[in-house]
Amino acid sequence: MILSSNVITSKGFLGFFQKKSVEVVAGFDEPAIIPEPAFISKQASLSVESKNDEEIKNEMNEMKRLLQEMRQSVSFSNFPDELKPLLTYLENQGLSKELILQVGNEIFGQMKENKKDFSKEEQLQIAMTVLSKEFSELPFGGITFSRKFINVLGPTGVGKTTTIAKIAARALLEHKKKIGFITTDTYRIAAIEQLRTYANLLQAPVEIAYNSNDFEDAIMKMKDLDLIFIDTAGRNYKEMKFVDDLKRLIDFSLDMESFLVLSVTSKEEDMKTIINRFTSFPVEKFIFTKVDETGSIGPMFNLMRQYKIGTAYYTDGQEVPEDIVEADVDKMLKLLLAGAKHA
Ligand SMILES: Nc1nc2c(ncn2[C@@H]2O[C@H](COP(=O)(O)OP(=O)(O)O)[C@@H](O)[C@H]2O)c(=O)[nH]1
Ligand SMILES: [Mg+2]
Repeated sequence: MILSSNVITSKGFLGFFQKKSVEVVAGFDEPAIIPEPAFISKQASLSVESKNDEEIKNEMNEMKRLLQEMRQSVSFSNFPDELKPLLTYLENQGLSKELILQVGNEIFGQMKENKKDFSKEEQLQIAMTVLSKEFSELPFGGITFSRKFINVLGPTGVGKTTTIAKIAARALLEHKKKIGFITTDTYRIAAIEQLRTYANLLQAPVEIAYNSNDFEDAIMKMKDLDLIFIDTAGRNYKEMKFVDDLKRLIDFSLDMESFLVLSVTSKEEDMKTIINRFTSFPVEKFIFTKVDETGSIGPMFNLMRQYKIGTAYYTDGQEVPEDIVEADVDKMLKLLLAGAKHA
């Protein structure tokens, strides 16, 4: 809410170069469930001279950003002490403030309702319930075996080829499917060799597609197989050009499931940039890799929530085919909360 606004004239040299600004003081009030709301206020200056639409838009954005920052700087000081270890743990996991507050408010609300404190176990139980409800609408789980083509997309080095080998190996060994591979990653010889090595181990055919004609040919050659795994190039998908190249090469109208592979070791902001680049692709679910390499897996949940995309698998090591887990909400939340008991 706006608390006050004021026109301020800054001192100029001998009255010249004076600048008029409007000072707006705004505050952010906590939701009602938190007692004695933390009251935070910050100041923002809006310049009133020479405004065009662009400038006004920028200033509005700046205001929005400031308000968001105020919201972000809400500390846990309003929650009782016995709740703080869990909330701090979730913060260290990189879970978004919004989700943490949801958990905190629910536990605190129930504490007040029952007029008693909750043990760590009880808190975790409530956290689990709150969070699983949050993700209950999203799809989880691995390939459905109902579509012929399985396609992995994503940036360089996240583990696309390794992951596709893990999924393919399981389809062959556990589900006895006839499998094959097509790679469109022709930029590095090592990338082709890597896929070939896995394919040879699984005694499965590999086709290499340098262009869309090769891709069509490969599909024809493999028409009798049950499942065809398509490996794509790791490119710098922050550049739109590479995204467009991919669309030209692969026929996304095929009977296909596409997964966007992201490494949990990446910065959340960078993952968002990638996801935004792939919004025009039919991404079914995420695959999160390198869960074993990080102590903070909160971003997986933030991204699922923000983009309303579920998770097919997460991977937790370099071993093929062992280190992959078919995702469901319960497993993922247990992974998130695993260290909280000792927090
Ligand atoms: N620690 C760890 N390393 C992984 C995981 N998945 C893949 N890697 C490694 O990440 C590196 C790049 O993998 P690769 O499949 O070639 O990535 P691509 O460029 O996306 O195809 C390799 O060294 C993999 O062994 C994982 O779940 N955990
Ligand atoms: Mg690769």
